[in-house]
Amino acid sequence: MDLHHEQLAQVFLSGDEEKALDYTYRLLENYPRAHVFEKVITPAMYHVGKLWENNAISVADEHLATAVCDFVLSKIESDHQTPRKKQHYKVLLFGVEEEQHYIGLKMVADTFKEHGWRVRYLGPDLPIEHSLLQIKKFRPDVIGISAALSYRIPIIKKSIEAFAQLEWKPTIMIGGRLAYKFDLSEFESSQVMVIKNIGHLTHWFKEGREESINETS
Ligand code: B12
Repeated sequence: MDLHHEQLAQVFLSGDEEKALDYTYRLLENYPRAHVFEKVITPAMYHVGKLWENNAISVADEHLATAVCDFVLSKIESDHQTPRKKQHYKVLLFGVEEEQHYIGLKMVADTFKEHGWRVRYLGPDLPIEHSLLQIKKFRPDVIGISAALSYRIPIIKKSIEAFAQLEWKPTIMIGGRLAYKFDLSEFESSQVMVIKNIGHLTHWFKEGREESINETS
């Protein structure tokens, strides 16, 4: 899969949505969705980030690549019929206040749907007090928060403290580039999980740990 991500990054940067979709659908014929998310699309966007950091592409190029990637993820999601019958667990997902990176969250939303969960996806940059209004209405079994940058650690800490007060004790999942790059194990507890990537998340589904949720919530 090594070359695929660089090729896909180039297709994203070309701005050709149809080509990007064809490319991704051809991969999906041979590999599971989670694998394509983690091993091709994520590294493709990381590659775009490297090119940007090295001034090999402009900010506008990077925005274009992100828009095409976003289009592909939305299309994959809308083309895929998720079985509706099983949806007994609920997850609510969002990016912490000021966090603009949301491509990873969209993949996570799709992965939960594929596993039969009801998903409420609130997008990026959501202050705690606003997220709490939705959380109290929706009463998710899992609250998943995403952050990319190291200076989000204080807001992650505050979020955990706020969500740990909820009386039904939802599982709190911390993910995003921050969780992948840094050691956040100090936050882990019986209620809080740090998830490094989609592979880690699918492993959690496979282990059947979702079944243990209601024991605490
Ligand atoms: C696209 C992009 C942007 C876009 C984001 C648009 C969007 N819609 O998301 C824009 C232009 C807004 C942006 C802005 C900035 N960015 Co930016 N951005 C990127 C880029 C190129 C790609 C991000 C991405 O889509 N990655 C792909 C996704 C799929 O990866 P992911 O988020 O890690 O998600 C995976 C896992 O972490 C996991 N996951 C994610 N969330 C969650 C949540 C849960 C619950 C779970 C379980 C799992 C999970 O699932 C995914 C599946 O694999 C990255 C490069 C990179 N290495 O990521 C830089 C990058 C992250 N950005 C960077 C920077 C510096 C910035 C800015 C500060 C730039 C600036 N000066 O303004 C701002 C900050 C904005 C803000 N306030 O948040 C740097 C960070 C460097 C650092 N040292 O921290 C990077 C690494 C680029 C670089 N190489 O320099 N950025």
